[in-house]
Order: sequence, then structure tokens, then C-alpha cells
Amino acid sequence: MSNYTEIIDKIKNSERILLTSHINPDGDALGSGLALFLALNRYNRIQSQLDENYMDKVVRFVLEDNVPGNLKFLKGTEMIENIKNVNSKYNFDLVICLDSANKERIGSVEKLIGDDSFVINIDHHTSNTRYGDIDCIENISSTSEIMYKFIKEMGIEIDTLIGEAIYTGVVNDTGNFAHSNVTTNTFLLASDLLEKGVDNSKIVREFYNSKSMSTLRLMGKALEDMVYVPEKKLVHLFISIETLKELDAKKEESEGLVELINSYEGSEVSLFLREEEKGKIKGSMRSKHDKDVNAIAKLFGGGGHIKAAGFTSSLSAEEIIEKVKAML
Ligand SMILES: [Mn+2]
Repeated sequence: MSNYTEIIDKIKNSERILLTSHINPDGDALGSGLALFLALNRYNRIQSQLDENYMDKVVRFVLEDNVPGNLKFLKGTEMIENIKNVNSKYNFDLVICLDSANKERIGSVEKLIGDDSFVINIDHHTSNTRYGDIDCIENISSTSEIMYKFIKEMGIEIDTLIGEAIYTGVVNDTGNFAHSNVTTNTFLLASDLLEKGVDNSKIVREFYNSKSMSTLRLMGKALEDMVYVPEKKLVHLFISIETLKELDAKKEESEGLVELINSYEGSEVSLFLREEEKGKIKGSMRSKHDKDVNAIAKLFGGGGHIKAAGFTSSLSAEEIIEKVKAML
């Protein structure tokens, strides 16, 4: 059970707890954080009932970005705060970072980590830089799957709301139970959550099948613009800021394009590049078989998993594509 006990002790002995997750939050970043947020609120309620002198812990879930539209169906997301509305002088004695392979991934939420804040790092990325005072890194499907085990270990009952948050995170990181990171434990988790009232079909409908018109137009543009390099079995795609503007699309609407282009039968590796600002490109890679894209992402100072990784670079799109081709 690794260091769960140590983390639980730390939580019990802290008063002001900050939960955060990575920038451009996906279903796992948000689901794992929301599950823990709801579990800690439940812990407060239970303790207040047991002891009339119990002082509720402050628990806040703060993100650099807004909650993406396709995750707003999760109850509790309305309590997630944007860093813009949080006083940076607020003093948290405990900070728990979720699904974030390095400290920079939490973006400007980092300024809420004070000199006295204790940092707990809970993640499933093998590339995690172990920046916490306690690091809980497990090589399993998702941070949400870690949360499932952790919340049970805390003795908190997983209700439907916590279950939906966890289930969404697992769906996000396993491609709805399709990737090779799925184990028998992942299916046991799914089975248990369904028993707790989680509506799997509703989650998939809300999460995947409620795209905006601009997201679909962006997918169309991606399919039109993607380039196949047969000798490398590579599909690459670059989306500029201008393209996003033309389609009236937000950058988070490009989530999933890296998987979409890798669905081509001839592709083994996909590379999706998105211009973040002039001179800064975010890259995502996926691998169908055994090509290690984590190793390639590391070349650019990024990382992730063998089959899914990302990075940020100041090189041009052409330069990045050439470097990646040379690695394949
Ligand atoms: Mn994840």
C-alpha cells in the first residue's frame, strides 16, 4: 500500500489543504482532484458529527485553467476555483498535486506553495520528477485509479459523485478501457463503481459525445491537414494560433486530435503540434505499438508514458518534425 498511511497522517494533521492538478486539465487531472476534494469534504462532515469541537479543514481545489465544457457535467466542478480569483497570500499548510509529472505542470498555482507548505505529489507518469516532500508515484492507468485505492484506504465511502469523478478519469486515460494500461484491477474498479451507481453510459456520452461545432470543425481541419510519412509510419499535424482563430476554437478543443490522427491504419506514431503563442509550441505524441514516445518527448524536455507523452518547445514546427523523424 506504499505510502498512503503517511499521506493520510499528513492530511489529518493539516488545516488548510490545497488540491491542484495540471494546466489544460483533462478528465484524469480533474477527476482525480475532484474525487479527493469530495472525499475530504466528506471527511470534514464525518468528523464534525463525531466531535462537536472538530474544526473543519479548509479544502480548496484550484486550477490554472477553467473547467473544460465536457467535464462540467461532473457535480462538484462548480466548486473548483480559478487561480485568477485566489489571493496568492493565502497560506496553505498542505499542497497536494495530482497527475502532474513536474512542478511546472501546475502553472501559476505554484505561487500558492509557501515556504512552509508541505507538498504531496500523487501521479502515475513514469517521467515524474519527484518534486514532493512525499511522492506517491504508481505506474497504473491513471491518477484517478490511484485515488480510488487511496480514498478507500482513508476509510471514506466512495459514493456516486466520487465514483463518477474517478470513472471519468479512468475513461480519459484508458481511452474508455481500450489502452494497454488497463489491467484486471481497472476492470474491478469499473465494476465496483457501477455497483455504486455510476452511470458509465452517461459519462461517455457527456465526455466524448457532446462536442461543440468548433471542435468538430477543428477535427475536420486536422484530418485535412495531417501529413503521413510512410517510411517512418508517422502522422504529424500542426495547428497554428491563426487556424484556431479562423475556426473560432479554443486551444483545449484540440484535445484528442493526437489520438484521432493516430487512428490511421498506416500510422504507428502520431505527433500533434499546437502553437501556444509566437515562439512556443506544445507537442503531444502517441504510439500504437512499442515505439517509446516518452524517450522522444524527453529530448524536448518533456515526458509522460511510453505510449503517450508531451513536451513544450521553442523550436519551429518544421524543426520539431525533423528531430522526431530522426528519432524514429
Ligand atoms: Mn493522467
